[in-house]
Amino acid sequence: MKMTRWVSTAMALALASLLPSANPTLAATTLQMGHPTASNSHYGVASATLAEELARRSNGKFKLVITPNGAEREMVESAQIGTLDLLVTSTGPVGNFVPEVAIVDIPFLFKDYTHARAVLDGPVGQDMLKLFPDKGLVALAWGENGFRHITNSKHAINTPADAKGLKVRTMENQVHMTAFRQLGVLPTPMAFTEVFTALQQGTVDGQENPIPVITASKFAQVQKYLTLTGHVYSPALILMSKSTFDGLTPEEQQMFRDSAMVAAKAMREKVAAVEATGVAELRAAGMEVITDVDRSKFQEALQPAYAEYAKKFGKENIERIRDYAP
Ligand code: EAX
Repeated sequence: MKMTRWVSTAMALALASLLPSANPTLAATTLQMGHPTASNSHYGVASATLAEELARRSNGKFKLVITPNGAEREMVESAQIGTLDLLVTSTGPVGNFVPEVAIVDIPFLFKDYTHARAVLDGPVGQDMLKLFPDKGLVALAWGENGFRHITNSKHAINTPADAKGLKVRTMENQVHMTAFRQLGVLPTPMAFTEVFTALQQGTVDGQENPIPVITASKFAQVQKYLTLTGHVYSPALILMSKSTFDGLTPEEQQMFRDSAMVAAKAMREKVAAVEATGVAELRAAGMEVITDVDRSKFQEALQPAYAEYAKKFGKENIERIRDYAP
């Protein structure tokens, strides 16, 4: 009896030593990661790159399970309560959690990609990342969604007046909604996961998104007209649940930050690659693309909204970003 117990204990110990969980250095930690679009999109590239970098740097300790096509606001909420470990999201819903960040969603704030990336990688952008831990989140790095353009199923939009009266899906973002109201558009906020069906069923006439989202989401199937308004730059963020982050060693935390930087770079490169080929692809898929857009007309039409933005964020804070030179 005594002997048997000893033998079974010894066997259990021997067996346990063979199992990875018995050795903390070998124990794999599986983390859940979400992103809003298809796996072959820039969000998918960011997520896959993060997974690869973490696996390599941790010798396989950290393993990410990546789930595409998640609703951004819900993913942020899940990360706050710790049921999701990591996510990539546009800033679309982020201002509802960290209000100061919504300043980056102001239309015509950034001149071009170089300007936007410099601001986000510079002191203004980096200071914003420090606001997240108070909200149960750690912002690991700025990623990129891209400059947004309007699509619709009704008619070509050449001037701001052409957009009047259209029902356009917007993100759940007050800054964007203010701008679209100003254009005379009926802004209809909804989660991105609902957009394809809403366009298909005609619940809304149009939507606006960067080229890499329009291609990855196959919107050419349900939208005829694309106007290259480039009305607003849409940043993305690689976020982590603070409770998951706090459970890591300082070395591991640094590993997550470094890996996220590599993922963000890959995301920007994917955006640039799709920007180079996406419009031709959308034309080939049957879209009529309006490239000859007088953006200054759209900017003018949005002027009154700027008073509201100045009140909300401070004129000098807006100018600091608009005039930023590294
Ligand atoms: O982040 O909601 C949106 O339109 C976003 O641009 C999209 O989900 C990618």
